[in-house]
Amino acid sequence: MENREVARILRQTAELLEIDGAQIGRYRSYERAAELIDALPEPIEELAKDEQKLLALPGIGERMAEHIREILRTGDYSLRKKLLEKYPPTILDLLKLQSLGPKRVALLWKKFRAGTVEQVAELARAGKLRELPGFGEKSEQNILKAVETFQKASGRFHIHVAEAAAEAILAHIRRLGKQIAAAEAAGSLRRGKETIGDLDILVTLPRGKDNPQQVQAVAEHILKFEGLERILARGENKVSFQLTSGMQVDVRILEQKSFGAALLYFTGSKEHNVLLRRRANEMGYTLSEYALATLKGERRVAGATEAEIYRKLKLDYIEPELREASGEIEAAAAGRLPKLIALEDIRGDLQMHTTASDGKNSIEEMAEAARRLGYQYIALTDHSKAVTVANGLDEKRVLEQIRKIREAQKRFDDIRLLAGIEVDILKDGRLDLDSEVLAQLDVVVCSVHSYMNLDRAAMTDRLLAAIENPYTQILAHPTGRLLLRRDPFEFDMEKLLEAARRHGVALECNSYPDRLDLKDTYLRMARERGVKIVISTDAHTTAHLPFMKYGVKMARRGWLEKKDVLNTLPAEKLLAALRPKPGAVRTASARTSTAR
Ligand code: DGT
Ligand code: CA
Ligand code: CA
Ligand code: ZN
Repeated sequence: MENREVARILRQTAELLEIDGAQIGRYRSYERAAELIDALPEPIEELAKDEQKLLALPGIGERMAEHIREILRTGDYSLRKKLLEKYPPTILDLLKLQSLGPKRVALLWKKFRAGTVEQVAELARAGKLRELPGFGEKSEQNILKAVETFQKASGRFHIHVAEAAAEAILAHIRRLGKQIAAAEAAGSLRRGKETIGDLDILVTLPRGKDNPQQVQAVAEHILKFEGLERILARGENKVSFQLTSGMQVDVRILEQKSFGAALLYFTGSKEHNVLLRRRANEMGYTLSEYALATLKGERRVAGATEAEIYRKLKLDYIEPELREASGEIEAAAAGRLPKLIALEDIRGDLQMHTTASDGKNSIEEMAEAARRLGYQYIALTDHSKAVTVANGLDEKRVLEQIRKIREAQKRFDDIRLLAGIEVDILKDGRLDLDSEVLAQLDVVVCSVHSYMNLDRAAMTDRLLAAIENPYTQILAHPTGRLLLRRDPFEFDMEKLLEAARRHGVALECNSYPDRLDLKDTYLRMARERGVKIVISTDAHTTAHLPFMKYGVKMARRGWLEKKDVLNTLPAEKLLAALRPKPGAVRTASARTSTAR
């Protein structure tokens, strides 16, 4: 068990005891033990094996030592559990509200049985809190402000927002130059998860400079970051703070020789770490954020790089995106990890919008931006008429748009412009445009933008009908989710995958940070069932074209290789790999387009 986890349990016990009205000496002893363990340089688990060493820690007496051993033994603490039966666990959230200490939380519980942030906010809004001793109108306002901050901070963030924040912080830290050895983002951001809870940043100090004064000096500099709102915690080798956006940041400052072990630890996932540590133990090692060491004698065997730690554990290197405890360790042990797709493998982008519908840039501007990214082709896929809010194209305007794309092509000789459409799937599964018009397009992308809350059976039928339409080549953002805003539609994914495979319809991995749809686990299912994938951006301006990297991350999390993704192919091969148009011979469909 990790030090921080033991400390967390002790700290919560202290908080609950204080709410419960325990003597100050009693809860303080838990608080102090938590602080001590949090700042401990060695694993408490190791230390606790020796009774004398545990008792030698300042402020740890017989009884606290017994509590700590109980936590290590059982993974929880009986007193904490007992207190959490008496109070709802959400009462701990109340303590995170600034201006609300345990005494006041206890009072709120006693008077109003208020145990959630929402309940307290309601009482404050209703002006009920001012009747309590020590509360006034002013404190009601403060509480409401604190609730707002809490709700912001307890939220998660889209990946591009988190990435931008991390880059700004890293740039600030790297201004320390040679005072540090490295600064890297770890945590869920490094694993490429679709939303990010908080940022985890690892800083290492060069050999010879890894003393406590230097750690403090580096921490001082970090805390001068301009986006910082307030400091949340400060320990011996860590600082946590909140940004003005509400995002929380955890920074660890460690020795260079621990870089690999620490990066591995703070990248997670937690579940991956648990499996790795178990494997280490079985091989006679112990793995911590400081090093991989022998169980007996605690001799370091690795720690400076992740690669050497995996090597010592007889595993192939596992990319961060795969570290989710979903079979990657077994695959690494057997030498069967996929060779993951990389951003450089992508040769074109198959969904984007122009000023013809709701995009912000012209065909030419999109083409120019795409060729600067090194793409060999793009498909221009404006909306169809059903999406009136997006000024979708009817049949006549589609034909006009095709002409414009062919015209624009004449001005570009190093990028192929494919005439495409994002045609709407109507409520009954029919497509929003006549077949004769669909037949003239190079790429037909289909998607749902309306009636999103059909029941599961109806939505499944609707999507299957769209896939069965012979003109459908790509199903875009198949589940319709909007991250942090809208849940995916309900439908039978197994049936959809089976139909897509049978009809040769590719599923899209939409790179737009609000969507990232399909998600990782569905991408992996698709791959296993032989369904082809395309990764597209759904760009509505040239500035969105670089979102491709997020879609690629999602694909990597879905274990996809280059060969699983159609837009890694050169243009001719891509067109030949898409579902052939009705009546067209396969090779002919590859030649339908003009240009070169
Ligand atoms: P997030 O922030 O919710 O998007 O997800 P993560 O994965 O970044 O989680 P976070 O920030 O709580 O922790 C960062 C990494 O630190 C996590 O991926 C693994 C490691 N870690 C955190 N807490 C624990 C723990 O209690 N035990 C172990 N073994 N590792 C932990
Ligand atoms: Ca995190
Ligand atoms: Ca964290
Ligand atoms: Zn659009």
